[in-house]
Amino acid sequence: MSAKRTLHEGWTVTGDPEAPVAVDAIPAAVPGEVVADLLAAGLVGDPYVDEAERDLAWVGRNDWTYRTAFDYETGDWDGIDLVFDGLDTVARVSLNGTVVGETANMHRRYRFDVRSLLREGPNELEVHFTAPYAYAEAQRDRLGNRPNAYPEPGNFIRKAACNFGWDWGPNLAGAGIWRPVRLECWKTARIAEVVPRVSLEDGIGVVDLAVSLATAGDADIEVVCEVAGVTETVRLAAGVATANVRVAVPDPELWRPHDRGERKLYGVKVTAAGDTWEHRIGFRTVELDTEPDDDGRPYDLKVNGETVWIKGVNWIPDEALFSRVDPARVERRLRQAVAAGINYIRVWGGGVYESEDFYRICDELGLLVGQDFLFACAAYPEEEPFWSEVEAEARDNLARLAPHPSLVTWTGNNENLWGWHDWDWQGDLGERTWGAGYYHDLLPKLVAEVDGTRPYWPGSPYSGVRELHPNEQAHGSVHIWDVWNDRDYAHYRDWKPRFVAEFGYQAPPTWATVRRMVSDEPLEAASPAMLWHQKAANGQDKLQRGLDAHLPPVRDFDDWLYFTQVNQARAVRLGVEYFRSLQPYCSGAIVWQLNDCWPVTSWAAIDGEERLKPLWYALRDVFAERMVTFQPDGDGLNMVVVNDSAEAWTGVIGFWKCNAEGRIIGRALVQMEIDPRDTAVLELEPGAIPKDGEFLLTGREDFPRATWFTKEDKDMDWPTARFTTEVAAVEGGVQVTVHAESVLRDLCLFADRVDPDALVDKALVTLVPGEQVTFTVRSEAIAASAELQRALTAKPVLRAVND
Ligand code: BMA
Repeated sequence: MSAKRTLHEGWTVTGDPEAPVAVDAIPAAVPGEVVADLLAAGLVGDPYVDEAERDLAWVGRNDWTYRTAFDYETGDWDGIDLVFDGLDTVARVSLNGTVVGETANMHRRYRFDVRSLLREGPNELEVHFTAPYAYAEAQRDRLGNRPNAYPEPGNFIRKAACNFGWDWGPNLAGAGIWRPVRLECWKTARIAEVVPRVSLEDGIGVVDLAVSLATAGDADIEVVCEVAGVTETVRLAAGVATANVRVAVPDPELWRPHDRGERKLYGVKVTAAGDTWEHRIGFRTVELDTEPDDDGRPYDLKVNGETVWIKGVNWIPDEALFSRVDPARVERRLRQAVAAGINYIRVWGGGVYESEDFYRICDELGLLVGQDFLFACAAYPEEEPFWSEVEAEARDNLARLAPHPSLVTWTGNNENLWGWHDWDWQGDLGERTWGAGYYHDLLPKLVAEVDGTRPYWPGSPYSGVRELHPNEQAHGSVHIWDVWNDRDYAHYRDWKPRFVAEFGYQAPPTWATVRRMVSDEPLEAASPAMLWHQKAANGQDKLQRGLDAHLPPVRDFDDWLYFTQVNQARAVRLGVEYFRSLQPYCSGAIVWQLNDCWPVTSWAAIDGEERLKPLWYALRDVFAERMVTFQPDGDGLNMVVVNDSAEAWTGVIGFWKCNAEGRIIGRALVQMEIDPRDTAVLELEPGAIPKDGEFLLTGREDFPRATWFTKEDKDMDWPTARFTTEVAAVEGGVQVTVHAESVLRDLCLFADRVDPDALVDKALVTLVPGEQVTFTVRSEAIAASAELQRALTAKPVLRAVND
């Protein structure tokens, strides 16, 4: 028998007496964190707005004490545990004045036996947090400094590295009870852990359940395991606490990623002495094929025996204040990913082991997930207490996440192998440890031991053997950052990668989000708060470099916003189109990054207020099942047609050659027959290749339009945009039809400028004269107002690059 009771009520938080802001027993949210509590109490400004973050540096340098009281009614229990799903980070937990435990790892769950300390009636629970800076700096002083790409001591504490700020995130390192806390009472036995290892053997679904119990008394205990109506029972003699139970499910339906068909989830139920553990699992196989070939070493992910071309995005915590992320928010974000054709999410190592909700939703939506272990862009000490902490957190999260079919790979770290090779670490490190023992020894052992079903890769990027440079493009995974940092985005084509685990390009967030994040007057690209919300090294200069290379001169902030967003979308579009054109040599591209954790200029496709940047629409185009792209080949030009669907693609692709006026000066039709999941490369006849100032574009029938320009927009003789518009009411919004009378380049309708809640269905549409496009705008406010509707058809809402 068991009973659970959450302890989320009645908390207060108190600060240090000497802290710059007096904080005495203000109400505290649990789960939550101190910055959110200070904000709710009106003691600090909103850290997401203007430069308020700057005034919060003291929070992470102070201790915080959380307290609550709760009533307890004595019961006939053999065990009573106080359970924390997450404590951030260095905590001393006391019940009724007695210390029950001390913690120093945000990434673990903790359980304390409190049976002898609980009192009938009121009980006092206290969690005292030591300042994360004080702890981390003390560890650093004790163990010797280690290189870190960021100036904070995040590598000396088991706390999300990005809490200390990142090149897209604020430094809000604080403290708090960030995941649920509860009392768990049990009699006779408690199911301590169940790790299901799911496999398929000749069409039979095999679930090997590693069950561990906590027990009291000397009775035998029956453990009953049930999957899909199949039940297996074992009897454990007194004192035996573990069992391995195999349940075989004949002919189960498979779990498939959303672009490979349907999926079914099956319930698993384990019961023992009245305690129950329930979860859902899915039957699928996963392999990572990295067998060396003539070219090097692939990185092919096979799900249910088929290689899946990875249309991926990198994921960061969806809020800088982590506990603000509720399941509905996660679901919205992941649905936005699916709607863009994304089939894979990489949970990046500077954040967290994602939540149950995150993985449950990925299971349901059919998203594949790769989870990094939590090490990013720094050298990490391997001395105690860190070695034991890392082992404990890995065991805990490997077991916790094991049931989820969406989770397909574990990766040792983000960029630390690369850092050791290339970022001048070796001289600074001398003989000091830096994490190699985790990535090459401890973690692979634990993945094999605890999980036993999923592939492990020591790092992102990694080339398969330690002797090779970890970012060796013919081997394994690579991160491509020279483009954003130093070179134009056409240089993506200088690479010939097997698998791209990161590449990306920045842009500011949407207008409505800019307006929420800064109150600068005048508002300029380099006004103070805009710059505060640009965290990347020389970020503004890199944006400007991209503008200078491609687009007409920027006249005002509206131009800057639109053009930088267009450039971001074009850069990533070019990268993905090129990487897909290398299929099957290249087997995936994971864009940096899907989401943001606050309003900021960043590489994200969806901004911190959940709005879609133009990049999101470009991703939907380039991740489509059927894609056509023009790719240069020496002096020639190829049309590459990628068919990532289960059916052959038979049909005719028409493309036109146009002059700068958009007049069609040549037409071609290509008969195509492309096998399922295959690619065709068609070399264009010299006569079909556009000359200086001309361009190519495909018809737009049943796949996203492909284009090829011979000059940059800034050098093209574009006519000034001419068009007419019509607005029609539809259920819940309006439709805006734009009739092109001239070329219109990358036409966008920024409906969020008219109604921050508006959602538009397309962006970045290129038209030639005589063509038209209809944008559907979902917005009650716009539907109800003729004035707002008028605003939709003019600058700065409706934009073309040549307007
Ligand atoms: C890579 C990532 C992140 C970073 C991004 C952009 O290094 O792993 O650490 O935010 O590039 O610079």
